[in-house]
Amino acid sequence: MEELTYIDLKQCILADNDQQADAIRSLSREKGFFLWNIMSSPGAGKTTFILDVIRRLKDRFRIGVIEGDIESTIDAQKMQALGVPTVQLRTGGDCHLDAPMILKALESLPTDNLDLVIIENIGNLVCPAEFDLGADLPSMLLSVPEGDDKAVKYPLMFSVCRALVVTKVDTLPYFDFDMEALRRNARILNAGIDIFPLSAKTGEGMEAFINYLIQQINSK
Ligand SMILES: Nc1nc2c(ncn2[C@@H]2O[C@H](COP(=O)(O)OP(=O)(O)OP(=O)(O)O)[C@@H](O)[C@H]2O)c(=O)[nH]1
Ligand SMILES: [Mg+2]
Repeated sequence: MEELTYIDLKQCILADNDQQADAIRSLSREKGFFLWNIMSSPGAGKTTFILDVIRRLKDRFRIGVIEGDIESTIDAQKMQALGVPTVQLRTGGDCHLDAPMILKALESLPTDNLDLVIIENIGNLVCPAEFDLGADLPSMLLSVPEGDDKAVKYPLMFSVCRALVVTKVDTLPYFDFDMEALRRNARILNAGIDIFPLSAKTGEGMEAFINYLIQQINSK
C-alpha cells in the first residue's frame, strides 16, 4: 500500500507562529518598546482596565495600542479617544491573534517613538493562549462573575501568563467567589504567576498593578 501523506497543520501553524514571535521579540528589543498582551474571555473587562491604565500612565510612557476583534472598531475608538496611536485588527472570525498579525499591526504604529505597546486580544479564554505573540508580559484577566474554578477548567491560559489580574472585585459581595481557591489552583499550574485582585470601576487595587507594570517596563 502507498504511504499516507500526513501533515499536522496545527504543528505547522504553531511552528511558523513561534518564528514570527521571535521576530517580534527582536523588533521590540531593537526599537526599545515593551509589549504587553492582555487576554481574557469576552466581557471580562479588558477594555475598561486598559483605558484606566492608559489614563494613569500616558504622561509617563509613550503608549500605542493593538486592538484585536472579530468585528467592530468600538474598543479601538475608545483607545484612540485618549490620544494614543491605535491599530484595529479585524480577524473576521478567527478567535485569536497570532504573531504574523501583530507584526503587521506593528508596521502601522510609530514604534520608533513608543515605550509601551498594549495588545487587547480577542475575547476568548482558550485559543489565544496557544499563540506566542513575542510579548514581554503575557497576561490575563479573570473577572469575579466568571467564577473561581476557571484555572481548573481552562488551564493553558493560566499556564502561559506571567500576570493574572482578577478584576471586578467590587462585585465580590454578589458572587460565591473564593479568591484563595483561585490563587491555589493558578499556582499549581504556574508557581510564579503574579496575581492582582482589582476593580477598574472603583480603582481598588489599580495602584499596585500600575507599580508592577512600571517596574516590568523599566527592567526590560
Ligand atoms: N462592576 C464592574 N464592572 C466592570 C469592571 N470592569 C469592566 N466592567 C464592566 O464589564 C463590562 C465589559 O467590560 P469590557 O471592558 O468591555 O470587557 P472586554 O473584556 O473588553 O470585552 P470584549 O472586548 O468584548 O471581550 C462593561 O459593562 C464594563 O463596564 C469592574 O472592575 N467592575
Ligand atoms: Mg474589549
